[in-house]
Amino acid sequence: MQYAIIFFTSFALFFSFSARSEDKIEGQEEAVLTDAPEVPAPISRKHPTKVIVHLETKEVRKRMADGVDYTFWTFGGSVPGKFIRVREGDLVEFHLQNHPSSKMPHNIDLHAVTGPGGGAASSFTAPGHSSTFSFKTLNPGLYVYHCATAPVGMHIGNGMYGLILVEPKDGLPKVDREYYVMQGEFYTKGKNGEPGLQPFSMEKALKEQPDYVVFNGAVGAMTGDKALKAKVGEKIRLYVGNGGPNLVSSFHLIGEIFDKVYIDGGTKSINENVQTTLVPAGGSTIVDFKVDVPGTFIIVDHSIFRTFNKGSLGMLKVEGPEDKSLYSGKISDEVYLPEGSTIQTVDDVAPPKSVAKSKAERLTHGKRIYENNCMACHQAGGTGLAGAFPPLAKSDYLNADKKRAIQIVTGGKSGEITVNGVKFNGVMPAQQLSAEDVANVLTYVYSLGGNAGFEVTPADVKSERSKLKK
Ligand code: HEC
Ligand SMILES: [Cu+2]
Repeated sequence: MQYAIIFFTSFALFFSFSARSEDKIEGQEEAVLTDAPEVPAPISRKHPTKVIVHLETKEVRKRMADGVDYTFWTFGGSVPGKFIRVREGDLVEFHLQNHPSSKMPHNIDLHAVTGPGGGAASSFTAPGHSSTFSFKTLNPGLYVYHCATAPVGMHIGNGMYGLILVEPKDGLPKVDREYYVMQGEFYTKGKNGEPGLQPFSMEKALKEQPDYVVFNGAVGAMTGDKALKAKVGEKIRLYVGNGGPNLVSSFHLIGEIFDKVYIDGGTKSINENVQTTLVPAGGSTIVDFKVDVPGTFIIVDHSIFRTFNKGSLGMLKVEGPEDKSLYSGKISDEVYLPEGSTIQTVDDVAPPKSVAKSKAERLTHGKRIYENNCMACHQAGGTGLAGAFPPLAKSDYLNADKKRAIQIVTGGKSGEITVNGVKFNGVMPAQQLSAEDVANVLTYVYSLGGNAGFEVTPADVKSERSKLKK
C-alpha cells in the first residue's frame, strides 16, 4: 500500500514537471524583423521564450509607380510592415515606437493576439512616444497586423499592415525558400499613372475604386531584378497577406499549381492542388509548391484588370534545366484552314500604307518599314547582332535565295541557319505585313551594302505566300 502511494505521487510529480517544462518561458531574445519579400529564418527552438519586438511607425514618401509618389504610413519604413516570426507559446513583449516626425498617432491590432482590440488600446502611441504591452501566442497561424487608429480605413489605406507568423510548436514542414508577399490597394486623388505626389482619396476609398492594386507596396516591387528567385526542384513557400483595406484577392500563380494551401493562414485545414485561393482583406494564406520547370512565373490577383491595369503583378524567376517531358514549349505552328473557310490575307487585315510606283519609291518606303519592323532585331543598316540576330547586309544566306527570303519574312523562321559561316538558332516571328510592304522592305534589304540588289514585287510575295499556305 505504502509503495503504491509513493509510486503514484512520483508519477504525478513527473507529469506535472514535464508539462511545465514544455510550456515554461525560458530566456529571452530580440525578434529579427524583415522587409518583404524576405522572411526571418524558421525557429529551431523547442521551447517558448520571451520575444522582444521593437516596431517603429513612420510616415514616409516613397515610389508607388514610375513618376508617382505617395506618403505611406508604415510599420518599419516600408509597405508591407516588417515580418514578425514567433513560436506558439511565446511571450511577446511588444514595443511600438512612433517616430517623432509622424503627424499622426498610431497603434497596432495584431490578429494573433488574444485580448481586447488585439493590442490596439494598449499600444495607442503619439508621435515621439513608445508604448509597451505583452501577449502570449496561444494560437499558431499566419496573422495580419494593422493600425487601428481612427479613421481606421485611412491608416490601413495608407499602408499600415504586415504579417506575424506564429509557428506551431513542431514547426511547419521544411521548404527550400520562403517569401513574404502582401497585397494592398491605394486610392489616390489623381487617376492611375498621374505623376507627382498623390494624396489619399477618401471618396474613392468609400466607393472601393482603387487606382493601384499592388504587391509589396508599389507597382513593380517584385518584377525584373526584384523578382522572387528559385531553382528547379525546390520547394517554395509564400506567406501571403492582404491588407485591403477593401478588396479580396484571388491569389494565383500563372503556370504553377499550389501543392498545399493552408486555408486562411490556419494550420489545420490544408487543401491540396489548388489553382486560385482567396485572401480576404485582413486575412492571409500560406501556399507551398515545388517548381519543376524553369521560366518566369507571374504572380497575380486573378481579378485580372487589377493585374494588368492597376499593378498587382509579381514575378517568380525559376532557373535550371528544362524538362521537355513535363513541358515541351511550342512544338509547331502550322496554318489552320478548315474546309470551306476563306483565307483572310494580311492584305485584308493590314493594307499597305502606300503603293510604290518605281524601284526608287520601293526603296524609300522599304527603309521606313525596315525601321519600324526589323531594325529592333537586325539593327540599323542590317548589321545584325552577334549571337542573336543574323546580318541582313552582305548576307550570303539572303542573296542565295530570294524566294526563301520572302518565305522567312511572311512565315517567320526558327531552327539553325548559317549566315556567312556563323550559326544562328533563334526565332524570327512572322511579319504581319501586306504583300506591298514585304516587297518594299525586301527590296530595301537587298539594296544594303554587299547585297545582290534584287527588286522584290508584290506579285513575287503573293506567289510565295500561296505556297506557304499549302
Ligand atoms: C524579333 C526579332 C526579329 C525581327 C523583328 C525580324 N527578324 Fe529577321 N530574323 C530574326 C532571327 C532571330 C533570325 C534567325 C532565325 C533562325 O535562326 O532560324 C532572322 C532571320 C532573318 C532572315 C534570314 C537570315 C539572313 O540573315 O538573311 C531574313 C532575310 C530576315 N530575318 C529578314 C527580316 C526582315 C525583312 C524583317 C522585318 C520585316 C525581320 N527580319 C524582322 C529576328 C528578327
Ligand atoms: Cu496608424
